[in-house]
Amino acid sequence: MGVLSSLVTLLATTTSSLDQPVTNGLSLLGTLGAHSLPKFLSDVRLVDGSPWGDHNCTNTNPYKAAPDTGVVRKYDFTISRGILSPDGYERSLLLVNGQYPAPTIEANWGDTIEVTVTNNITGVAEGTSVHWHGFLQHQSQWMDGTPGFTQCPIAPQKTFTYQFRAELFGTSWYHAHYSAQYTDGVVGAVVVYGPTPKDYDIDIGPILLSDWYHVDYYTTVRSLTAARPGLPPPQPTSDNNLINGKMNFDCSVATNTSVKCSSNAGLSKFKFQSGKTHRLRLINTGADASQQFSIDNHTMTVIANDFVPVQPYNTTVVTLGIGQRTDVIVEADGDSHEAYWIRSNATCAKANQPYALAVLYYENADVDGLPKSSPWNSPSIGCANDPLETTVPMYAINPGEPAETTTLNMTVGQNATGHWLWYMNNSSFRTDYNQPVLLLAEGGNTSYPDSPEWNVVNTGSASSYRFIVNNDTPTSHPMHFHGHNMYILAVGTGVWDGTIVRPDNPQRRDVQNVPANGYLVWQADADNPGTWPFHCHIAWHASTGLSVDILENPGQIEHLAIPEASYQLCQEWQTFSATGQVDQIDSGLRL
Ligand SMILES: *[C@@H]1O[C@H](CO)[C@@H](O)[C@H](O)[C@H]1NC(C)=O
Ligand SMILES: *[C@@H]1O[C@H](CO)[C@@H](O)[C@H](O)[C@H]1NC(C)=O
Ligand SMILES: *[C@@H]1O[C@H](CO)[C@@H](O)[C@H](O)[C@H]1NC(C)=O
Ligand SMILES: *[C@@H]1O[C@H](CO)[C@@H](O)[C@H](O)[C@H]1NC(C)=O
Ligand SMILES: *[C@@H]1O[C@H](CO)[C@@H](O)[C@H](O)[C@H]1NC(C)=O
Ligand SMILES: *[C@@H]1O[C@H](CO)[C@@H](O)[C@H](O)[C@H]1NC(C)=O
Ligand SMILES: *[C@@H]1O[C@H](CO)[C@@H](O)[C@H](O)[C@H]1NC(C)=O
Ligand SMILES: *[C@@H]1O[C@H](CO)[C@@H](O)[C@H](O)[C@H]1NC(C)=O
Ligand SMILES: *[C@@H]1O[C@H](CO)[C@@H](O)[C@H](O)[C@H]1NC(C)=O
Ligand SMILES: *[C@@H]1O[C@H](CO)[C@@H](O)[C@H](O)[C@H]1NC(C)=O
Ligand SMILES: *[C@@H]1O[C@H](CO)[C@@H](O)[C@H](O)[C@H]1NC(C)=O
Ligand SMILES: [Cu+2]
Repeated sequence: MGVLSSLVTLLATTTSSLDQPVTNGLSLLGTLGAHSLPKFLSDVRLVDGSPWGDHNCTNTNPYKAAPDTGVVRKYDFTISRGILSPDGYERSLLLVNGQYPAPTIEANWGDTIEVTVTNNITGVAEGTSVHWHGFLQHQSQWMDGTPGFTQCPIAPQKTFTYQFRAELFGTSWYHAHYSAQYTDGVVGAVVVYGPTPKDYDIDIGPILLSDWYHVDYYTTVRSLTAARPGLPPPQPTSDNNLINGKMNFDCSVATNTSVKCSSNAGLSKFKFQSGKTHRLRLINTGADASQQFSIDNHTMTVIANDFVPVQPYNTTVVTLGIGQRTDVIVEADGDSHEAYWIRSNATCAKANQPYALAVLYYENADVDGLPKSSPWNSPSIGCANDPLETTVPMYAINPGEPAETTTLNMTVGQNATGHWLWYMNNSSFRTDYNQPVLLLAEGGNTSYPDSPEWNVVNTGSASSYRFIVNNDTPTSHPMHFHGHNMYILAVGTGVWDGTIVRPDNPQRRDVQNVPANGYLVWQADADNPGTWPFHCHIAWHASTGLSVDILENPGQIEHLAIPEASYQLCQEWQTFSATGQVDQIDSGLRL
């Protein structure tokens, strides 16, 4: 469907849209009723006017000296099946507390976040687990939410309480990490209030960007993992692109005409106040596509990439690979009676309708009207993140030479039975839900001769490690590392020539795009003994093997105080899996 026809659909139907409970359940995101966020949660004792005292972006190394407020922020999540029509096309989703997008978690820098997760997935019962993207999990390595790595899945009708500290601040998200479950709706924002590289007046809050499918994840992954002898690789195609869980859909192009469908679901709406500066927290929560985000007639000032505050720079387009976040400040310098289009274009993936729209209303604009604004005339910038030269962390760290350097080659191919798989160093990842590597390592076992497909890379007692990742595939990949921020030393096409961008203060982040037929060179400090996935955040690629398990400092894992609850989870999972209901259709890893 072309942009024009989708715009016509919008124009024809804007006055009446579906009710919020029909599109998004109990979530208020994307409505004018969504409240703006505070500068911090003020229900605590302040020191020097803030909950985190005099710590700021330039005087504190957050990896070593994050504040500890002692405050615990508690949340209760129940994951259940539900039926919604986010874009007007009805489908079954997995919902957290009846909401899509899932509830936003808020905390101050240095607080502890505690989330009790109950698995209420019924009908076809499934395991689950929740990953807190970008959180370091120092001293809570078993709380990362990755089945087969740090825990057994939470069995149906069972509960697990996650507890971890907000050592970093800014914008992130959480999502199910069991198979491709998150693409069915288990995605929510996390806002950690902290210092900012540049002041602003109003915090608009999280803006989740996501390609969207009209079929459930299980159906997609089933076809993805089927044998296709002699056939090209399967490429799932998204049906729409959503902003905070909303977009319209042209029902006349629906492939299944017996599904309930309305072409007037309604768009996300945001408010600007003339003359004020607004903070937007952009997050790509999608399955396959990169996002190119822009606001007609407005320039954006980038202040953070992932959980890393950067020296502010201006742009008209923000590119986000899956899992990436970018915080921007936007000055409301438009006309107070106008409305403007917010756009997010899904790129680098197959899409039937890649153009997401939302509406930005100034204070005197008619909130029933639609904008007439035109997009920036921006050149296509492919799938690449902003140049490393542009992204300068506020807190400078020189990583120095690594204690250890390893090459890792990414390839794609068909095995002897015609299954298309992604490989890391010639081995396609597959986990064992029943044997989390962290728990084996706590018991002193770090050798798995019968399980090469666990792709464990043991960095031993090295104090730091560097990976030269060669992407020998014709596709770019958003590569995510758990438990750390990566120092991003070099990115490009072809083969690395040994040059490092700004060795005294390289860009740091937790997801970085590696170009097609290119390289990504990254380094990490081995300050976090544990088992950490380094994987592609494209759900379909992780499902079919694009991951390794970096086993860091196993000697120290033996001394971690992993609580009894983690072992209890495995007993419950053992009991459930013994009933034969577990249908592991893929690598098991999913973000
Ligand atoms: C951070 O705090 C230090 C004092 O500890 C001060 O010198 C510096 O200007 C502050 N930086 C910012 C960006 O506020
Ligand atoms: C559990 O899921 C079922 C079916 O979706 C739903 O009816 C029930 O309300 C859910 N329970 C809770 C506590 O959310
Ligand atoms: C079309 O949707 C209906 C109603 O949800 C469903 O019963 C049917 O199986 C679907 N058909 C196909 C081909 O997916
Ligand atoms: C938006 O920018 C375009 C191109 O610069 C300009 O022609 C137009 O007047 C602007 N619109 C508003 C409402 O500011
Ligand atoms: C960045 O954009 C802001 C707001 O539009 C503007 O005030 C500022 O001058 C720009 N900075 C640069 C370096 O262009
Ligand atoms: C997004 O797509 C629209 C519609 O095709 C196009 O006009 C616009 O330039 C695109 N924006 C970016 C940033 O590529
Ligand atoms: C890994 O990739 C690099 C760059 O493409 C290539 O030179 C090298 O031979 C590959 N190594 C293996 C073992 O395939
Ligand atoms: C190919 O990969 C699939 C999926 O992992 C697996 O089930 C199948 O056994 C593999 N075939 C061979 C010959 O190894
Ligand atoms: C990947 O293969 C290369 C070449 O054989 C080897 O040097 C490297 O150590 C391997 N990497 C890992 C993580 O095993
Ligand atoms: C990759 O694995 C296949 C099958 O196990 C083997 O034949 C091939 O030699 C391996 N290639 C490399 C570069 O290790
Ligand atoms: C370690 O665990 C693996 C996987 O369960 C098992 O195959 C192996 O025998 C264990 N090794 C020891 C020494 O227990
Ligand atoms: Cu990928």
